[in-house]
Amino acid sequence: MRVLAGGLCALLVAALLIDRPLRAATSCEGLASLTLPNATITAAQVVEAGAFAPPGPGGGAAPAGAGSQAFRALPAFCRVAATLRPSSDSDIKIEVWMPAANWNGKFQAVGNGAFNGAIGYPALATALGRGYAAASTDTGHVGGGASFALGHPEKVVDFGWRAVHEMTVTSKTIIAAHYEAGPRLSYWNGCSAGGRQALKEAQRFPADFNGIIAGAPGLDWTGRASQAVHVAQTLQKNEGARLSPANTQLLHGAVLEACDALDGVKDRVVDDPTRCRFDPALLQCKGTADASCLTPAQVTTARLLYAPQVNSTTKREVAGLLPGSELGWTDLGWSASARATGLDQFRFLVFKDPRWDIDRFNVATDLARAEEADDNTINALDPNLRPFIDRGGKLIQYHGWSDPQISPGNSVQYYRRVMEALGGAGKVHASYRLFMAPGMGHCSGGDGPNTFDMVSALEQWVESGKAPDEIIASHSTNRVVDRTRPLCPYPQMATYKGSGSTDEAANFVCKAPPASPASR
Ligand SMILES: [Ca+2]
Repeated sequence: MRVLAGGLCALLVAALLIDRPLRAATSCEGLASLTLPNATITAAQVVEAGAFAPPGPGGGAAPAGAGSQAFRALPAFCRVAATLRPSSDSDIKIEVWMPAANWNGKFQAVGNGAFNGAIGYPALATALGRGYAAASTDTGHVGGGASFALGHPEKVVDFGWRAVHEMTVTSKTIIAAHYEAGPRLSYWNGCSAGGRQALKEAQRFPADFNGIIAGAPGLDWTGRASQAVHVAQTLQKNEGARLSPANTQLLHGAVLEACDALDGVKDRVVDDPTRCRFDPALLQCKGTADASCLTPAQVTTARLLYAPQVNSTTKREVAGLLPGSELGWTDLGWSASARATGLDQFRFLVFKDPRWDIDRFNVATDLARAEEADDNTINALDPNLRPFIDRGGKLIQYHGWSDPQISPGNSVQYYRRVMEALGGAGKVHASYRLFMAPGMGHCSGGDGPNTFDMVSALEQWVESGKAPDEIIASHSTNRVVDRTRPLCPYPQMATYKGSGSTDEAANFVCKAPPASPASR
């Protein structure tokens, strides 16, 4: 009897081990009746090639034009929509798109922006176009603000990290049901809030992804909210201290004058703004104020925008914006999106008072208070990437040095904290690299080379073991490439070899910079 039981056990184990290849593929429509834990499939249908139209704000089809070219180029795919309820208050929408033919056997999850609240259709289309099965989530609420958080702590958890993790787990199950096996490799690709989601996954769910791209991560979500609100508060009550577009152009010109050539190439791009010692007081009017100078109040404003703040409790520095970012400043300081996200953070998540307004902000106490209230739910500050690295995970982080929305200082500080936590670059470089993009804005744009293919770089790293020693970036004007340049693993910098065009990447080499002065 015991022998028989043992034999049955062995059979059972064998059956479990070979479960995947034996699983029959479920047709796209058949996925509608798939039973999942805490999840309901709400739609499953084949979309014919070029037939996808994203839903508009009212639920009907979106007006033609919005990314329609990319959608028209899509191959046929199986479109699955599901609602996930990991808590009784959860209402997380996800979509999983699976190519009808030529699936590359891999999964790519795509990230969101700001407070999210919408499926990222263009990013889904890009991933599907590369042969991936792809997924996106609305992160558990509808719309771009944070009013959803009032009285809904579980929805805050969904937004902070749970929606993305649950989406990932459920998507893999759906993919495995549709094809004959689950994805052989899984990737994350996101920028801005999507970069924050990327790091959160690496920190909290090291088994979810083999490779992760974290672009311009809003990892210090509460610190950035504090900075944007602090500057807006100052400028809201003092119109004379605001900077016009002419003022920011003046500042940007002066920054280039002072620092463009420090990197050896005068190209209207400051390659390492942390080495740029620029004091806006240089521009202060000597006599009568006119367009060629700044008033003392405006000088103070510029200094405030560059200035880091320190969290009074943790003593951790919260980055200001860096020299080079001036053209992205607004009359109330940081970008409108940074300001709106910051206001919502304090209104709905810190003070839980819809009437709270920017004039009530107190930088001395509220910066620390915001971080404490978040309790590492949205913030992605944990430097312990050890479990992700130990599983063989690869992480590419990138950030534009001229980002006016999420300071590039966030990325540099996080990179340094990871090095300190894990024992230096030697322990980390085989798994985690940071690429700073000179002159690039928030996730794209700017005077520096700002177009590059991080997905290919990460695929090569994960699938062929070829670590990215440089990633070629290009800059275009009117859709014509006018400059290429390597992006280098931080702290290396693209260094001119001394001959040939400075607009050609081949004439640059990634090299450690000379000893740095004290960092900003
Ligand atoms: Ca330069």
